[in-house]
Amino acid sequence: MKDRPATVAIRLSEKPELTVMRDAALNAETPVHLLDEPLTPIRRFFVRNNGRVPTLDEAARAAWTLEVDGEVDRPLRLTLDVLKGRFAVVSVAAVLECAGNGRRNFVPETDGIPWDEGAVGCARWTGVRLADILAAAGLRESAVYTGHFSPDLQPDSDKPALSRGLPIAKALAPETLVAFEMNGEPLPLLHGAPLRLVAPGFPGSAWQKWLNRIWVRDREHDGPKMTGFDYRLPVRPVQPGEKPDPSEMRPIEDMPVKSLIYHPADGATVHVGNPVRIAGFAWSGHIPVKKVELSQDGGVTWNEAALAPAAERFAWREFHREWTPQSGGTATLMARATDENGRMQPRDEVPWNPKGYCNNLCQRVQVRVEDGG
Ligand SMILES: Nc1nc2c(c(=O)[nH]1)N[C@H]1C(S)=C(S)[C@@H](COP(=O)(O)O)O[C@H]1N2
Ligand SMILES: [Mo]
Repeated sequence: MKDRPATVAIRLSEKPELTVMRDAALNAETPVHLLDEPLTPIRRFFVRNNGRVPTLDEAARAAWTLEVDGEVDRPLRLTLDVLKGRFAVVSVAAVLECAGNGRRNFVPETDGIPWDEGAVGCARWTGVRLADILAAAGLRESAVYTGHFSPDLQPDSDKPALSRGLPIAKALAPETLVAFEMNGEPLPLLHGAPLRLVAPGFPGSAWQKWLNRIWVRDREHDGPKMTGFDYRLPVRPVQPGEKPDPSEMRPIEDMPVKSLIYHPADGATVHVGNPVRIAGFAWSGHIPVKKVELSQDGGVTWNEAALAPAAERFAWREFHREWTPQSGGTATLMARATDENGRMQPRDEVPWNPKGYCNNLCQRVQVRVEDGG
């Protein structure tokens, strides 16, 4: 069945504060100033779909099974009860960010949803380790990649919307889960109930929702949205607007270091002489965040912000610094995170790529500074 606009509206009434994107599928992002908690509440968490959200009633969810086949000695078909009973249940707090987050900052503009900065959130995910499932199935030497499958179909055809996979090392990493809870609640349908993949550090596209089959493969997976230019970056710098040969594209396997300022909000008014707490979150893929700096003058001068300890490796870390505006006018606030390898968010320009992925340009927050307070 096709999603009519009314269905979309009903589904998003669960998330009234989100900004809905114009797209054939249901896509909505969080206004950045609402990303003000260490764990993003479900009602504020962005939603990204390449196709139609499947209709799954209680019975369909209860009858759900996860199949594991391909390069394994013992193919499996696991019910939810068996999955939850047979493997250790663990939880991971981790950032989920769409690879296209920030896309609207690319010049020239690229294909794809022009996300602002809010296709990101941090949640606590509970489930079982993919490594444990694969061990039960008995991985063969030939296993090099996983392929993940779900029932969701493209907006205007009956072809699968997306089938992505993971290199076997990431599939076996302790942080990679098959999850059934989000922030301590049963995983909501919009976020992939009853089962979704959690692949911290990888782009959101690798976090397959409505997971019902894992095909262990002897080569890189080639399902819908795995090949060509989808969720891939060029291996060499390309000119803005240039379309490289597809053979020069590689899957995104690590998200760049990034930060957001949630307070003050863009467009807010502050007052000369009154201290303002500038606050936000910083995160990265597999290379930890080292520091965050703040600027109140559009990136001319920078000061280090206080950065909360890394409670969990893949969770975002809150930062803050007090600023007392000295003169009236407009101020441009910026945050700039740096990772342990010294890679820093760019102030002016992010290397362009054909589909507008991994834009970690420093966010700009404009505030009005008024005299007196
Ligand atoms: N089955 C399925 N899983 C999917 C997608 C999809 O279209 N279908 N979109 C992916 C993309 S591109 C992103 S960014 C995340 C978004 O997860 P969320 O909707 O829970 O925020 O789901 C991923 N998993
Ligand atoms: Mo995404």
